[in-house]
Amino acid sequence: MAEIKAEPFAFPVRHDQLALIVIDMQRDFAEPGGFGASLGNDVSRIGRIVPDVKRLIQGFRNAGLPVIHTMECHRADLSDLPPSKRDRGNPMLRIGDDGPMGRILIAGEPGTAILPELAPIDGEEVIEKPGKGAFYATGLGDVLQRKGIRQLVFAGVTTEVCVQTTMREANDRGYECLLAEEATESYFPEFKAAAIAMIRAQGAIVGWTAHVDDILESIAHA
Ligand code: C5J
Repeated sequence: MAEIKAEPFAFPVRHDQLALIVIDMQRDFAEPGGFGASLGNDVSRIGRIVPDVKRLIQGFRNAGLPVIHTMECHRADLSDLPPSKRDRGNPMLRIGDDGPMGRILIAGEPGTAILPELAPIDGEEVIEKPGKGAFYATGLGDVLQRKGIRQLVFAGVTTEVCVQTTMREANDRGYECLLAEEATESYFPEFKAAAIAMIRAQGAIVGWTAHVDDILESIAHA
């Protein structure tokens, strides 16, 4: 069995069942004036992982392996936005409000788009999700089943919120999950470190973590 060098031990990879899932690499999380900034975050950290996410995406495309993108967003009429999510805390702008990049976190608005450098290409699945986890209220499970995917490499933001939530959802559904360390980021470096540690603790209780170079090296031989 082929393996990817990983922590806490080698990831037993089956290339014919492997996909990359890129979580929420949207302008709303990475640029001033978006959702992430409205919560008081310094969003500059997010842009720094774009080159590593890009080469991971390119590696999967070159190997002919599926790339799936997710976007956290809501319908224009807010019918899929629970009041508990909209009303939480004291942000400068709430979901659905008009911001400098259009309505915050609303499907189809400029700020909700995936960063242009990482834009999906024809044939790649894009999952719009109203929650933090990508399985909740979406067709992701059906997409993975149809494609015969049982192993997921994770990239995207933020490590401890949507990435970790989706990894936990996937792990409970029987998928083997591998997080690409340089291709994920948080607004809080200590939360990224803690999420990585808790994911791979206790014998990979949620999943594995690996370096982008080691993942690329493995799929180059897929
Ligand atoms: C957050 C996400 N952090 N994509 N969303 O609200 O992690």
